[in-house]
Amino acid sequence: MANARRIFIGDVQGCLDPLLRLLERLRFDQSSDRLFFTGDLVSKGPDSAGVVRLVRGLGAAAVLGNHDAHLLGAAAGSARRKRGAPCPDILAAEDRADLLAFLAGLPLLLHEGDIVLVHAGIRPGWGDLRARAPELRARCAAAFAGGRSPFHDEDVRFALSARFCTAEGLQALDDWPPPGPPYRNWVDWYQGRETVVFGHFACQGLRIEPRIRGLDTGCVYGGDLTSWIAEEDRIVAVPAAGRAATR
Ligand SMILES: [Mn+2]
Repeated sequence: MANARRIFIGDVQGCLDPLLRLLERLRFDQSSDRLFFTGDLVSKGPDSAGVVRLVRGLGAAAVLGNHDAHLLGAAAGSARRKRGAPCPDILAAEDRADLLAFLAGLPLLLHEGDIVLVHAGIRPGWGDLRARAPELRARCAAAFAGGRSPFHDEDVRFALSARFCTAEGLQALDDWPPPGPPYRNWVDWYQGRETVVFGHFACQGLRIEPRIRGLDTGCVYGGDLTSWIAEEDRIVAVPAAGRAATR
């Protein structure tokens, strides 16, 4: 048996073909490797249902992303739909209930040894992340159960969608273009002990620093789909289509 690896994969966003090519390039071995996804499995790409089906079928772990959360809200009929319902392929799928249940069961923070996985960011002031994880998950689930948007909860919103914040963890009303001082990239404020693996920030692209692994390289926008192998501290990526990967 090959050495066991923990493989973290950035935002897939319905890009099933690049995901299959990445698994092939990684020589993914289901009997020994474990997969972790940074969230936003769905939306914008061509096959959201196929991606969730594959990830679920592989027994992979993942955290909830903002697009996954918007889909759950739309499926529950509670989301404000600005541009129509997201992921019509999932909402129309025969196995819709299974796909949605998988997404609804995803945590916001996931610990794996000395690594913590989150879709967008770690909020200053969160303190002990192991204690914070179940609390955030419960608050997000309670919002869905009550027909409310989980984005109204500032901590849940941070985990799902933050890019910039103040030293106190306050997000700007609008995260793009980058807000000026006192807002900074949340990474600049991070002082935790865990290595944070995250996605969500395609405009920033790959971000590698001590205890920081930002993996969203914008596959759905024609960039790469990027993975990080923890045991080797190595990046492996494939292009969205039709060109060589940058790594
Ligand atoms: Mn996102």
